[in-house]
Amino acid sequence: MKKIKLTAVLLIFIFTLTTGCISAAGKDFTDVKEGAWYYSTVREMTEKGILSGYNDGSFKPDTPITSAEFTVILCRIRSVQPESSQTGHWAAGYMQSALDMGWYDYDENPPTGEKYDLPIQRQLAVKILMKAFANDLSYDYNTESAKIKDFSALSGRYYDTVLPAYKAGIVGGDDKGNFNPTSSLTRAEACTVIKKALDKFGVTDVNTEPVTPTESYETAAPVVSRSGGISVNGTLSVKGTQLCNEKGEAVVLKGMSSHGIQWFPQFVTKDYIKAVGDRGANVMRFAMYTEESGYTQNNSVKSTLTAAVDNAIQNDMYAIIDWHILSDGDPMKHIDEAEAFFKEMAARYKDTKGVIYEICNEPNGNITWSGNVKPYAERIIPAIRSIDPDSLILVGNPQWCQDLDNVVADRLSFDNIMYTCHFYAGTHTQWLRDRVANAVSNGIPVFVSEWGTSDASGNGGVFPDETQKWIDFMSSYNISWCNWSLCDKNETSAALAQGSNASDGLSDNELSQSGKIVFGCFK
Ligand code: IDC
Repeated sequence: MKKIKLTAVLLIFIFTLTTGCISAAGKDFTDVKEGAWYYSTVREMTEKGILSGYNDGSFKPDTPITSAEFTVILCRIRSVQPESSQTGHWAAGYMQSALDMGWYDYDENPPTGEKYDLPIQRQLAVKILMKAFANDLSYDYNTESAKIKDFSALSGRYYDTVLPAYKAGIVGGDDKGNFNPTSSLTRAEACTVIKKALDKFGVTDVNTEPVTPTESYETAAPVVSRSGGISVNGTLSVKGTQLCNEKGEAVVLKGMSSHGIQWFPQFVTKDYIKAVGDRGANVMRFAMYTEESGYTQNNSVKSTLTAAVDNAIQNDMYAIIDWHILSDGDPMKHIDEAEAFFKEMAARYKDTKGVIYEICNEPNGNITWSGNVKPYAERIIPAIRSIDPDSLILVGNPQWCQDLDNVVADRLSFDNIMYTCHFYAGTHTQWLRDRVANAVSNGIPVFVSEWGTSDASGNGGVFPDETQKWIDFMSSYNISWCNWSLCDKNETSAALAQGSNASDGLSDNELSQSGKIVFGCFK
């Protein structure tokens, strides 16, 4: 080990001598540019051998670091030996040691490993960091808690590590003073907090093997191939009003929307998504409610969402991440959470083909397109695009996505966006088709990201004749769509019959009356 190090140092020395190129001692990454706030820290941490970049020469500074990566880095810095009895996951031995030392509790990172490759939450990362480094965990509750604007979001079990970290100056907050305890930690941020801890606690002699990044979710790629799927159509873009595939050919997506994933996670499993794909669909939309026990009230629904998105991608189906505002009719109400959420999703999925961002389900209430929704979009779209530049983004509009006339009059100036129209066959009829036709003839690309065979309550009907008119209309305009919803709730818009089981596909008798109509239209 020592020998190898010495040889490496000698080689670098000789290289520096022969080329006169000082930067050979530091690591150059294709995506870590001078001027970036993390430039010198990332170089220092990688030079010290604490973590390394990707094989393609990138570092991916905005990608979340996983639980296993972060924990193993600290184990190695602290010369913690992996427990040899553990097998399976590459990090299992280290994770067991970290658990035994009390760096985290069983439920925070169960030894069964299901959380190892997920982005680590900031509050847990800081806990592990403090347990690994700090001897003195004293703090004054009032002084430190006052520094954290979103203190109420911090779980009480992290007070005794996060508050001392604030006291030590190891963590600050974002530009608004928020700690964002349950958000992920990017690789650049991980470098920064680790460097601060090393400096603060006077650790200079770091003798470690670098942690190589896991590619697990970044390479989330189709494992099956289906016609109309991601493997065939690739990255989508919008030409004129038409959705197109990577070759520039017109493409139409058809599939299902989930119901609220906080209530019906059992229908966004691999089996259900595969069964829908096997019936001819090529897209799934995942409705992550922001209220009604959804994301702003319970962040953990995010992991249901990312698991669902990964299931769709692996099934070669496009995945729509739907920020499902509904009872909160003004998208501005949760714009800060939306921005942080979409940045995290963009970082997670920027290298994955097939993820579509729907930034606000259905604006409604006493709001306007130009006064509320458009300014919201003008903040969220650039936030996503700064990380995932070629993404397709769907934008809602007032009156539950029927306000297309105002969109026509005052459109957004971004490429690769589509405007959503939502209809329920028992409520919205020819007048709304006329609006869509008018919008399209004015150059507005339309995506029907949600529609139902019922009335607008999700119940009543079904209305097969009016549904058929809409199906014909969308098909004549090449409009893509998702139907509400893939669940077995006792309401007519639900596509599944009670007692369905998707492990061997979905047969017609596992579908509701609505489901039979909709599944018959995928191909
Ligand atoms: C409905 C569900 C229903 C739920 C209700 C409130 O079908 O079970 O109780 O939301 O959460 C929409 C919304 C969509 C609605 C659907 C039917 O996007 O969330 O789902 N609908 O009312 N817009 C128009 C209709």
